[in-house]
Amino acid sequence: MTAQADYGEKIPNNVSLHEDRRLQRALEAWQPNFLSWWDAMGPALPTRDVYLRTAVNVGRDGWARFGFVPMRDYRWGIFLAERDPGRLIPFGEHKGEPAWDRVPGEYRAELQRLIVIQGDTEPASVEQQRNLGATAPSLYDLRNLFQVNVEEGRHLWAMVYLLHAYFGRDGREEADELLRRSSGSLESPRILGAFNEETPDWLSFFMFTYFTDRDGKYQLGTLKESGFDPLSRTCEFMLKEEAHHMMVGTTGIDRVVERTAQVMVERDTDDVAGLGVVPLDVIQKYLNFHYSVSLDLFGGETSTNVANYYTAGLKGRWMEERRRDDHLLTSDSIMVDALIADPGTGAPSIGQTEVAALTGLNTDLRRAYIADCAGGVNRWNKILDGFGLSRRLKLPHAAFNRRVGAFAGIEASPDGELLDAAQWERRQGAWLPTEVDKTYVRSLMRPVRERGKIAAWIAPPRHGIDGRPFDYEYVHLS
Ligand code: BYC
Repeated sequence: MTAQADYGEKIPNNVSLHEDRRLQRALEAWQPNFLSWWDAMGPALPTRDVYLRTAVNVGRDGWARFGFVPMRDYRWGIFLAERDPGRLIPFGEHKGEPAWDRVPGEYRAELQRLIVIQGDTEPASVEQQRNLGATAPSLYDLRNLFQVNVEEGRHLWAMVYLLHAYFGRDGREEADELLRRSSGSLESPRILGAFNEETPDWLSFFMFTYFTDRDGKYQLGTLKESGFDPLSRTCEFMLKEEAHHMMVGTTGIDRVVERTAQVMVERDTDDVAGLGVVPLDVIQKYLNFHYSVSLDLFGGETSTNVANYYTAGLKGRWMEERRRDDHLLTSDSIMVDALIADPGTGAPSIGQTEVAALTGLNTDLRRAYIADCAGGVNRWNKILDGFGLSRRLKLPHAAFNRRVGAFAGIEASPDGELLDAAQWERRQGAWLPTEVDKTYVRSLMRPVRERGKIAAWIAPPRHGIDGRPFDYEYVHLS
Protein backbone atom coordinates (compact mmCIF):
# COMPACT_ATOMS: atom_id res chain seq x y z
CA MET A 1 0.00 0.00 0.00
CA THR A 2 1.08 3.55 -0.61
CA ALA A 3 1.53 5.65 2.49
CA GLN A 4 -1.05 8.35 3.05
CA ALA A 5 -0.17 11.69 1.52
CA ASP A 6 1.85 13.67 4.01
CA TYR A 7 0.90 17.34 3.80
CA GLY A 8 2.64 18.33 7.01
CA GLU A 9 5.99 18.11 5.26
CA LYS A 10 7.76 20.82 3.30
CA ILE A 11 7.39 18.60 0.25
CA PRO A 12 3.97 16.89 0.26
CA ASN A 13 4.42 13.23 -0.64
CA ASN A 14 3.08 9.73 -0.36
CA VAL A 15 6.49 8.08 -0.51
CA SER A 16 7.32 8.33 3.22
CA LEU A 17 10.00 10.88 2.48
CA HIS A 18 10.50 11.54 6.21
CA GLU A 19 11.93 8.03 6.57
CA ASP A 20 14.89 8.89 4.37
CA ARG A 21 16.42 12.01 5.85
CA ARG A 22 19.23 12.21 3.28
CA LEU A 23 16.87 12.12 0.36
CA GLN A 24 14.53 14.54 2.08
CA ARG A 25 17.38 16.99 2.66
CA ALA A 26 18.58 16.67 -0.93
CA LEU A 27 15.12 17.40 -2.29
CA GLU A 28 14.61 20.24 0.18
CA ALA A 29 17.86 21.69 -1.12
CA TRP A 30 16.58 21.43 -4.69
CA GLN A 31 13.25 23.07 -3.76
CA PRO A 32 14.53 26.71 -3.57
CA ASN A 33 16.20 26.26 -6.97
CA PHE A 34 12.89 25.07 -8.35
CA LEU A 35 11.14 28.11 -6.87
CA SER A 36 13.73 30.51 -8.30
CA TRP A 37 13.27 28.85 -11.67
CA TRP A 38 9.47 29.18 -11.30
CA ASP A 39 9.82 32.88 -10.46
CA ALA A 40 12.14 33.53 -13.39
CA MET A 41 10.66 31.22 -16.03
CA GLY A 42 7.13 30.36 -14.86
CA PRO A 43 3.91 32.33 -15.50
CA ALA A 44 4.78 36.01 -15.93
CA LEU A 45 1.35 37.52 -15.23
CA PRO A 46 1.08 38.58 -11.57
CA THR A 47 -1.91 37.05 -9.80
CA ARG A 48 -3.18 37.01 -6.25
CA ASP A 49 -4.59 33.50 -6.35
CA VAL A 50 -6.05 31.00 -8.77
CA TYR A 51 -8.76 28.34 -8.50
CA LEU A 52 -6.50 25.30 -8.80
CA ARG A 53 -6.68 21.58 -8.43
CA THR A 54 -3.98 20.23 -6.15
CA ALA A 55 -3.13 16.54 -6.05
CA VAL A 56 -3.51 15.36 -2.48
CA ASN A 57 -3.60 11.60 -2.85
CA VAL A 58 -3.71 8.87 -5.44
CA GLY A 59 -6.88 6.97 -4.48
CA ARG A 60 -9.85 6.32 -6.70
CA ASP A 61 -12.22 8.05 -4.30
CA GLY A 62 -10.67 11.45 -4.84
CA TRP A 63 -7.12 12.56 -5.42
CA ALA A 64 -7.51 16.26 -5.95
CA ARG A 65 -8.67 19.25 -3.99
CA PHE A 66 -9.89 22.48 -5.60
CA GLY A 67 -9.41 25.87 -4.04
CA PHE A 68 -7.89 29.31 -4.40
CA VAL A 69 -4.12 29.13 -4.13
CA PRO A 70 -1.45 31.79 -4.68
CA MET A 71 0.49 30.04 -7.44
CA ARG A 72 3.87 30.30 -5.77
CA ASP A 73 2.43 28.51 -2.73
CA TYR A 74 1.15 25.62 -4.82
CA ARG A 75 2.06 22.41 -2.99
CA TRP A 76 4.11 20.60 -5.61
CA GLY A 77 4.16 17.09 -4.24
CA ILE A 78 5.56 13.66 -4.97
CA PHE A 79 2.88 11.10 -5.67
CA LEU A 80 3.23 7.58 -6.91
CA ALA A 81 0.24 5.37 -7.73
CA GLU A 82 -0.33 2.59 -5.24
CA ARG A 83 2.15 -0.24 -5.29
CA ASP A 84 1.02 -3.63 -6.47
CA PRO A 85 3.33 -5.92 -4.50
CA GLY A 86 2.75 -8.80 -6.91
CA ARG A 87 3.45 -6.82 -10.09
CA LEU A 88 5.42 -8.70 -12.74
CA ILE A 89 7.39 -7.21 -15.61
CA PRO A 90 4.96 -7.47 -18.52
CA PHE A 91 7.34 -7.64 -21.52
CA GLY A 92 10.92 -8.06 -22.74
CA GLU A 93 13.54 -10.53 -21.67
CA HIS A 94 12.63 -10.16 -17.99
CA LYS A 95 8.96 -10.80 -18.64
CA GLY A 96 7.31 -12.57 -15.73
CA GLU A 97 10.00 -11.55 -13.20
CA PRO A 98 8.97 -9.37 -10.24
CA ALA A 99 9.04 -5.65 -11.10
CA TRP A 100 12.18 -3.89 -9.84
CA ASP A 101 12.10 -1.62 -6.79
CA ARG A 102 15.68 -0.54 -7.46
CA VAL A 103 17.51 0.36 -10.64
CA PRO A 104 19.17 -2.70 -12.16
CA GLY A 105 22.87 -1.79 -12.56
CA GLU A 106 23.07 -2.90 -16.19
CA TYR A 107 20.23 -0.55 -17.23
CA ARG A 108 21.13 2.45 -15.15
CA ALA A 109 22.30 4.67 -18.00
CA GLU A 110 19.29 3.92 -20.23
CA LEU A 111 16.77 4.45 -17.45
CA GLN A 112 18.37 7.68 -16.40
CA ARG A 113 18.31 8.90 -20.00
CA LEU A 114 14.60 8.14 -20.36
CA ILE A 115 13.79 9.92 -17.09
CA VAL A 116 15.92 12.94 -18.00
CA ILE A 117 14.25 13.27 -21.44
CA GLN A 118 10.82 13.00 -19.86
CA GLY A 119 11.77 15.43 -17.08
CA ASP A 120 13.19 17.96 -19.53
CA THR A 121 9.88 18.40 -21.36
CA GLU A 122 7.99 19.46 -18.23
CA PRO A 123 9.76 22.72 -17.33
CA ALA A 124 10.23 23.36 -21.06
CA SER A 125 6.48 23.62 -21.60
CA VAL A 126 6.11 26.01 -18.65
CA GLU A 127 8.82 28.21 -20.18
CA GLN A 128 7.13 28.11 -23.58
CA GLN A 129 3.84 29.23 -22.04
CA ARG A 130 5.31 31.86 -19.74
CA ASN A 131 3.82 34.92 -21.44
CA LEU A 132 0.41 33.58 -22.42
CA GLY A 133 -1.26 34.89 -19.27
CA ALA A 134 -1.00 38.41 -20.66
CA THR A 135 -3.39 37.62 -23.52
CA ALA A 136 -5.82 35.05 -22.09
CA PRO A 137 -9.25 35.17 -23.77
CA SER A 138 -11.11 34.69 -20.47
CA LEU A 139 -10.56 34.06 -16.76
CA TYR A 140 -11.61 30.45 -17.36
CA ASP A 141 -8.85 29.99 -19.94
CA LEU A 142 -6.34 31.81 -17.77
CA ARG A 143 -7.07 29.41 -14.93
CA ASN A 144 -6.66 26.40 -17.22
CA LEU A 145 -3.31 27.70 -18.44
CA PHE A 146 -2.10 28.03 -14.86
CA GLN A 147 -3.45 24.60 -13.96
CA VAL A 148 -1.47 23.09 -16.81
CA ASN A 149 1.62 25.04 -15.71
CA VAL A 150 1.55 23.98 -12.07
CA GLU A 151 0.96 20.37 -13.06
CA GLU A 152 3.88 20.39 -15.47
CA GLY A 153 5.85 21.72 -12.51
CA ARG A 154 4.63 18.77 -10.46
CA HIS A 155 5.63 16.38 -13.24
CA LEU A 156 9.10 17.87 -13.10
CA TRP A 157 9.09 17.09 -9.37
CA ALA A 158 8.04 13.53 -10.18
CA MET A 159 11.10 12.98 -12.40
CA VAL A 160 13.41 14.84 -10.02
CA TYR A 161 12.29 12.59 -7.20
CA LEU A 162 13.26 9.52 -9.25
CA LEU A 163 16.63 11.04 -10.15
CA HIS A 164 17.42 11.91 -6.53
CA ALA A 165 16.07 8.74 -4.99
CA TYR A 166 17.54 6.19 -7.39
CA PHE A 167 20.46 7.64 -9.37
CA GLY A 168 22.85 8.98 -6.72
CA ARG A 169 25.14 11.85 -7.53
CA ASP A 170 24.57 11.58 -11.32
CA GLY A 171 20.86 11.85 -10.69
CA ARG A 172 21.28 14.96 -8.54
CA GLU A 173 23.40 16.58 -11.22
CA GLU A 174 20.82 15.76 -13.87
CA ALA A 175 18.10 17.26 -11.64
CA ASP A 176 20.10 20.50 -11.51
CA GLU A 177 20.55 20.45 -15.28
CA LEU A 178 16.78 20.26 -15.72
CA LEU A 179 16.59 23.76 -14.27
CA ARG A 180 19.60 25.00 -16.21
CA ARG A 181 18.56 24.17 -19.77
CA SER A 182 15.87 26.43 -21.14
CA SER A 183 13.43 26.38 -24.00
CA GLY A 184 14.77 28.04 -27.13
CA SER A 185 18.17 28.83 -25.58
CA LEU A 186 21.07 28.80 -28.04
CA GLU A 187 23.62 27.66 -25.46
CA SER A 188 21.58 25.07 -23.57
CA PRO A 189 18.31 24.30 -25.29
CA ARG A 190 15.75 21.74 -24.17
CA ILE A 191 16.47 18.23 -25.43
CA LEU A 192 13.60 17.58 -27.85
CA GLY A 193 12.80 19.76 -30.85
CA ALA A 194 9.16 20.69 -30.15
CA PHE A 195 10.12 22.02 -26.72
CA ASN A 196 12.30 24.73 -28.20
CA GLU A 197 9.52 26.13 -30.38
CA GLU A 198 7.61 29.21 -29.30
CA THR A 199 4.06 29.16 -27.94
CA PRO A 200 3.39 32.83 -28.58
CA ASP A 201 -0.41 32.83 -28.85
CA TRP A 202 -3.44 30.90 -27.62
CA LEU A 203 -4.09 29.08 -30.87
CA SER A 204 -0.56 27.67 -30.52
CA PHE A 205 -1.27 26.85 -26.89
CA PHE A 206 -4.39 24.84 -27.75
CA MET A 207 -2.56 23.08 -30.59
CA PHE A 208 0.34 22.35 -28.24
CA THR A 209 -1.94 20.94 -25.54
CA TYR A 210 -3.77 18.89 -28.17
CA PHE A 211 -0.83 17.52 -30.16
CA THR A 212 2.28 17.81 -27.99
CA ASP A 213 0.71 16.98 -24.64
CA ARG A 214 -0.79 13.98 -26.41
CA ASP A 215 2.73 12.75 -27.18
CA GLY A 216 3.18 13.02 -23.41
CA LYS A 217 0.14 10.82 -22.89
CA TYR A 218 1.56 8.13 -25.17
CA GLN A 219 5.12 8.28 -23.86
CA LEU A 220 3.91 8.18 -20.25
CA GLY A 221 1.67 5.26 -21.26
CA THR A 222 4.74 3.29 -22.38
CA LEU A 223 6.77 4.25 -19.30
CA LYS A 224 3.86 3.18 -17.11
CA GLU A 225 4.57 -0.35 -18.36
CA SER A 226 8.19 -0.13 -17.20
CA GLY A 227 9.74 -2.93 -15.18
CA PHE A 228 11.23 -0.20 -12.96
CA ASP A 229 8.26 0.04 -10.62
CA PRO A 230 8.76 3.58 -9.22
CA LEU A 231 8.80 4.93 -12.79
CA SER A 232 5.73 2.92 -13.67
CA ARG A 233 3.85 4.15 -10.62
CA THR A 234 4.76 7.80 -11.06
CA CYS A 235 3.72 7.75 -14.73
CA GLU A 236 0.45 6.11 -13.85
CA PHE A 237 -0.40 8.98 -11.59
CA MET A 238 0.91 11.64 -13.99
CA LEU A 239 -1.51 10.30 -16.60
CA LYS A 240 -4.44 11.23 -14.38
CA GLU A 241 -3.35 14.87 -14.37
CA GLU A 242 -2.53 14.74 -18.07
CA ALA A 243 -6.20 14.16 -18.91
CA HIS A 244 -7.01 17.78 -18.05
CA HIS A 245 -4.30 19.03 -20.41
CA MET A 246 -5.84 16.98 -23.23
CA MET A 247 -9.24 18.47 -22.41
CA VAL A 248 -7.83 22.01 -22.59
CA GLY A 249 -6.41 21.32 -26.06
CA THR A 250 -9.38 19.45 -27.48
CA THR A 251 -12.07 21.83 -26.30
CA GLY A 252 -9.83 24.85 -26.98
CA ILE A 253 -9.63 23.97 -30.67
CA ASP A 254 -13.35 23.04 -30.65
CA ARG A 255 -14.14 26.53 -29.47
CA VAL A 256 -11.89 28.28 -32.01
CA VAL A 257 -13.41 26.24 -34.85
CA GLU A 258 -16.92 26.87 -33.54
CA ARG A 259 -16.47 30.62 -33.40
CA THR A 260 -14.90 30.77 -36.86
CA ALA A 261 -17.72 28.63 -38.27
CA GLN A 262 -20.31 30.90 -36.64
CA VAL A 263 -18.85 33.99 -38.29
CA MET A 264 -18.45 32.20 -41.64
CA VAL A 265 -22.15 31.36 -41.59
CA GLU A 266 -23.30 34.75 -40.29
CA ARG A 267 -21.32 36.61 -42.95
CA ASP A 268 -21.64 33.92 -45.59
CA THR A 269 -17.93 34.00 -46.41
CA ASP A 270 -14.72 31.97 -45.96
CA ASP A 271 -12.77 35.18 -45.84
CA VAL A 272 -13.07 35.98 -42.16
CA ALA A 273 -9.58 37.41 -41.65
CA GLY A 274 -10.87 40.94 -41.23
CA LEU A 275 -13.70 39.83 -38.96
CA GLY A 276 -11.82 39.14 -35.78
CA VAL A 277 -11.73 35.34 -35.94
CA VAL A 278 -9.13 32.84 -37.16
CA PRO A 279 -9.68 31.73 -40.78
CA LEU A 280 -9.90 27.97 -41.28
CA ASP A 281 -6.81 27.87 -43.48
CA VAL A 282 -4.79 29.49 -40.67
CA ILE A 283 -6.18 26.93 -38.20
CA GLN A 284 -5.10 24.24 -40.69
CA LYS A 285 -1.58 25.69 -40.91
CA TYR A 286 -1.20 25.75 -37.13
CA LEU A 287 -2.48 22.20 -37.00
CA ASN A 288 0.04 21.14 -39.69
CA PHE A 289 2.88 22.67 -37.73
CA HIS A 290 2.06 21.29 -34.30
CA TYR A 291 1.18 17.86 -35.60
CA SER A 292 4.38 17.47 -37.61
CA VAL A 293 6.73 18.64 -34.84
CA SER A 294 4.89 16.34 -32.45
CA LEU A 295 5.35 13.36 -34.82
CA ASP A 296 9.07 14.05 -34.54
CA LEU A 297 8.88 13.49 -30.77
CA PHE A 298 8.44 9.76 -31.31
CA GLY A 299 12.00 9.39 -32.68
CA GLY A 300 12.98 7.53 -35.84
CA GLU A 301 10.71 5.00 -37.58
CA THR A 302 13.39 2.47 -36.74
CA SER A 303 15.51 2.79 -33.63
CA THR A 304 17.89 0.49 -31.83
CA ASN A 305 17.38 2.62 -28.70
CA VAL A 306 13.71 1.66 -28.52
CA ALA A 307 14.47 -2.01 -29.27
CA ASN A 308 16.93 -2.05 -26.38
CA TYR A 309 14.51 -0.28 -24.03
CA TYR A 310 11.83 -2.83 -24.80
CA THR A 311 14.02 -5.92 -24.55
CA ALA A 312 15.42 -4.67 -21.25
CA GLY A 313 11.90 -4.12 -19.84
CA LEU A 314 12.33 -0.35 -19.44
CA LYS A 315 9.76 1.06 -21.88
CA GLY A 316 6.79 -0.95 -23.11
CA ARG A 317 4.14 -0.45 -25.74
CA TRP A 318 0.91 1.48 -25.54
CA MET A 319 -1.59 -0.84 -23.82
CA GLU A 320 1.06 -3.52 -23.49
CA GLU A 321 -1.11 -5.84 -21.48
CA ARG A 322 -3.90 -5.80 -24.02
CA ARG A 323 -1.64 -6.97 -26.84
CA ARG A 324 -2.13 -10.56 -27.84
CA ASP A 325 1.38 -11.63 -28.66
CA ASP A 326 4.40 -13.00 -26.81
CA HIS A 327 5.52 -9.57 -25.45
CA LEU A 328 9.05 -10.42 -26.58
CA LEU A 329 8.67 -9.60 -30.28
CA THR A 330 11.98 -11.23 -31.16
CA SER A 331 10.59 -12.99 -34.22
CA ASP A 332 7.99 -10.44 -35.36
CA SER A 333 8.18 -7.77 -38.00
CA ILE A 334 6.39 -4.52 -38.79
CA MET A 335 5.97 -2.33 -41.87
CA VAL A 336 7.33 1.17 -41.29
CA ASP A 337 7.33 4.33 -43.37
CA ALA A 338 10.48 4.72 -45.41
CA LEU A 339 12.03 6.41 -48.39
CA ILE A 340 12.39 3.82 -51.12
CA ALA A 341 14.98 4.34 -53.86
CA ASP A 342 13.80 3.50 -57.38
CA PRO A 343 15.94 0.51 -58.48
CA GLY A 344 16.50 2.07 -61.90
CA THR A 345 16.95 5.79 -61.32
CA GLY A 346 17.71 5.80 -57.61
CA ALA A 347 15.05 8.52 -57.17
CA PRO A 348 13.41 8.36 -53.73
CA SER A 349 9.72 7.83 -53.18
CA ILE A 350 7.60 7.55 -50.04
CA GLY A 351 6.78 3.96 -49.23
CA GLN A 352 7.10 1.33 -46.57
CA THR A 353 9.61 -1.30 -45.64
CA GLU A 354 9.52 -4.32 -43.36
CA VAL A 355 11.73 -4.26 -40.28
CA ALA A 356 12.09 -6.22 -37.03
CA ALA A 357 9.16 -5.41 -34.75
CA LEU A 358 11.53 -4.38 -31.98
CA THR A 359 13.31 -1.72 -33.99
CA GLY A 360 9.94 -0.49 -35.31
CA LEU A 361 8.45 0.25 -31.89
CA ASN A 362 8.58 4.03 -32.31
CA THR A 363 6.39 3.50 -35.37
CA ASP A 364 4.01 1.32 -33.40
CA LEU A 365 3.55 4.07 -30.81
CA ARG A 366 3.35 6.85 -33.38
CA ARG A 367 0.55 4.95 -35.15
CA ALA A 368 -1.52 4.77 -31.98
CA TYR A 369 -0.93 8.49 -31.55
CA ILE A 370 -1.91 9.30 -35.14
CA ALA A 371 -5.17 7.37 -34.77
CA ASP A 372 -5.92 9.34 -31.61
CA CYS A 373 -5.14 12.66 -33.33
CA ALA A 374 -7.53 11.74 -36.13
CA GLY A 375 -10.26 11.67 -33.47
CA GLY A 376 -9.76 15.37 -32.82
CA VAL A 377 -9.92 16.24 -36.49
CA ASN A 378 -13.18 14.29 -36.83
CA ARG A 379 -14.61 16.21 -33.92
CA TRP A 380 -13.68 19.59 -35.40
CA ASN A 381 -15.10 18.53 -38.77
CA LYS A 382 -18.35 17.60 -37.08
CA ILE A 383 -18.53 21.13 -35.73
CA LEU A 384 -18.06 22.48 -39.26
CA ASP A 385 -20.67 20.05 -40.51
CA GLY A 386 -23.07 21.16 -37.78
CA PHE A 387 -22.84 24.69 -39.20
CA GLY A 388 -23.62 23.34 -42.66
CA LEU A 389 -20.10 24.11 -43.90
CA SER A 390 -18.37 21.83 -46.40
CA ARG A 391 -14.80 22.86 -45.56
CA ARG A 392 -12.80 20.26 -43.62
CA LEU A 393 -9.61 20.12 -41.55
CA LYS A 394 -7.20 17.23 -41.97
CA LEU A 395 -4.00 15.74 -40.65
CA PRO A 396 -1.08 16.25 -43.05
CA HIS A 397 0.87 13.29 -44.41
CA ALA A 398 3.44 11.77 -42.03
CA ALA A 399 6.25 12.92 -44.33
CA PHE A 400 5.24 16.58 -44.14
CA ASN A 401 7.67 18.94 -42.36
CA ARG A 402 9.60 16.21 -40.57
CA ARG A 403 13.03 16.78 -39.03
CA VAL A 404 13.49 13.41 -37.34
CA GLY A 405 13.32 9.92 -38.86
CA ALA A 406 12.89 8.53 -42.37
CA PHE A 407 11.63 11.79 -43.86
CA ALA A 408 14.06 14.16 -42.16
CA GLY A 409 16.06 14.62 -45.34
CA ILE A 410 13.20 15.30 -47.77
CA GLU A 411 10.34 17.72 -48.16
CA ALA A 412 6.77 16.69 -48.88
CA SER A 413 3.42 18.42 -49.25
CA PRO A 414 0.59 17.74 -46.78
CA ASP A 415 -0.72 15.25 -49.38
CA GLY A 416 2.57 13.35 -49.37
CA GLU A 417 3.90 14.60 -52.69
CA LEU A 418 7.71 14.75 -52.71
CA LEU A 419 9.08 18.23 -53.36
CA ASP A 420 12.51 19.54 -54.20
CA ALA A 421 14.02 22.30 -52.07
CA ALA A 422 12.93 25.09 -54.42
CA GLN A 423 9.32 23.85 -54.58
CA TRP A 424 9.23 23.56 -50.79
CA GLU A 425 10.57 27.09 -50.38
CA ARG A 426 7.98 28.43 -52.78
CA ARG A 427 4.99 26.56 -51.38
CA GLN A 428 5.55 26.08 -47.65
CA GLY A 429 3.78 29.36 -46.85
CA ALA A 430 0.54 27.75 -48.00
CA TRP A 431 0.93 24.99 -45.42
CA LEU A 432 2.78 26.40 -42.42
CA PRO A 433 1.98 29.62 -40.55
CA THR A 434 3.67 32.59 -42.22
CA GLU A 435 4.76 35.76 -40.44
CA VAL A 436 1.56 37.37 -41.74
CA ASP A 437 -0.58 34.58 -40.25
CA LYS A 438 1.24 34.73 -36.93
CA THR A 439 0.97 38.50 -36.76
CA TYR A 440 -2.74 38.28 -37.51
CA VAL A 441 -3.33 35.64 -34.83
CA ARG A 442 -1.31 37.70 -32.38
CA SER A 443 -3.38 40.77 -33.21
CA LEU A 444 -6.47 38.90 -31.94
CA MET A 445 -4.83 38.11 -28.62
CA ARG A 446 -6.19 40.91 -26.49
CA PRO A 447 -6.74 39.92 -22.90
CA VAL A 448 -10.25 39.63 -21.50
CA ARG A 449 -10.20 39.70 -17.73
CA GLU A 450 -13.75 40.61 -16.90
CA ARG A 451 -15.70 37.88 -15.20
CA GLY A 452 -18.03 36.03 -17.62
CA LYS A 453 -16.63 37.80 -20.70
CA ILE A 454 -14.69 36.20 -23.54
CA ALA A 455 -12.61 37.31 -26.54
CA ALA A 456 -14.41 37.46 -29.87
CA TRP A 457 -12.23 34.87 -31.64
CA ILE A 458 -13.27 31.94 -29.43
CA ALA A 459 -16.58 30.48 -28.25
CA PRO A 460 -17.20 30.07 -24.51
CA PRO A 461 -16.75 26.57 -23.05
CA ARG A 462 -19.73 24.29 -22.51
CA HIS A 463 -18.77 23.61 -18.90
CA GLY A 464 -16.82 25.38 -16.21
CA ILE A 465 -14.28 23.79 -13.87
CA ASP A 466 -15.24 21.66 -10.88
CA GLY A 467 -18.94 22.29 -11.44
CA ARG A 468 -18.51 26.09 -11.38
CA PRO A 469 -20.09 28.25 -14.08
CA PHE A 470 -18.11 29.88 -16.88
CA ASP A 471 -18.58 33.27 -15.25
CA TYR A 472 -16.94 32.19 -12.00
CA GLU A 473 -14.03 34.38 -10.95
CA TYR A 474 -11.41 31.67 -11.49
CA VAL A 475 -8.44 34.00 -11.10
CA HIS A 476 -7.92 36.95 -8.81
CA LEU A 477 -5.43 39.24 -10.46
CA SER A 478 -3.08 41.26 -8.29
N1 BYC B 1 14.26 16.22 -31.02
O1 BYC B 1 16.92 6.46 -31.80
P1 BYC B 1 15.99 7.58 -32.11
C1 BYC B 1 5.63 15.22 -22.57
C2 BYC B 1 17.23 12.03 -30.83
S1 BYC B 1 6.20 14.72 -24.10
C3 BYC B 1 15.59 16.11 -30.79
O2 BYC B 1 15.06 7.40 -33.22
P2 BYC B 1 14.64 7.10 -29.68
C4 BYC B 1 5.06 16.57 -22.44
C5 BYC B 1 17.25 10.83 -29.90
O3 BYC B 1 17.24 11.29 -28.54
C6 BYC B 1 6.91 13.12 -23.86
N2 BYC B 1 16.25 14.93 -30.77
O4 BYC B 1 15.23 8.01 -30.80
C7 BYC B 1 4.32 17.15 -23.45
C8 BYC B 1 18.50 10.11 -30.29
O5 BYC B 1 19.61 10.75 -29.69
P3 BYC B 1 20.97 9.95 -29.39
C9 BYC B 1 8.38 13.15 -23.44
C10 BYC B 1 15.53 13.81 -31.00
O6 BYC B 1 15.56 7.16 -28.51
C11 BYC B 1 3.84 18.43 -23.32
C12 BYC B 1 18.58 10.36 -31.78
O7 BYC B 1 17.78 11.52 -32.04
N3 BYC B 1 8.82 11.85 -23.05
O8 BYC B 1 5.69 14.48 -21.64
O9 BYC B 1 14.21 5.78 -30.18
C13 BYC B 1 4.08 19.16 -22.17
C14 BYC B 1 18.12 9.16 -32.57
O10 BYC B 1 16.74 8.96 -32.36
C15 BYC B 1 14.15 13.84 -31.24
C16 BYC B 1 9.59 11.04 -23.83
O11 BYC B 1 9.98 11.38 -24.90
C17 BYC B 1 13.52 15.12 -31.26
N4 BYC B 1 12.20 15.25 -31.50
O12 BYC B 1 13.28 7.90 -29.37
C18 BYC B 1 4.84 18.60 -21.16
C19 BYC B 1 9.90 9.68 -23.25
N5 BYC B 1 13.74 12.57 -31.43
O13 BYC B 1 20.61 8.74 -28.58
C20 BYC B 1 5.32 17.29 -21.28
C21 BYC B 1 11.36 9.41 -23.13
C22 BYC B 1 14.80 11.78 -31.31
O14 BYC B 1 21.52 9.61 -30.72
N6 BYC B 1 12.06 9.45 -24.40
N7 BYC B 1 15.88 12.52 -31.04
O15 BYC B 1 21.76 10.97 -28.60
C23 BYC B 1 12.08 8.44 -25.31
O16 BYC B 1 11.42 7.46 -25.13
C24 BYC B 1 12.95 8.53 -26.53
O17 BYC B 1 14.18 9.07 -26.16
C25 BYC B 1 12.36 9.36 -27.70
C26 BYC B 1 13.29 9.20 -28.92
C27 BYC B 1 10.97 8.84 -28.01
C28 BYC B 1 12.32 10.84 -27.40
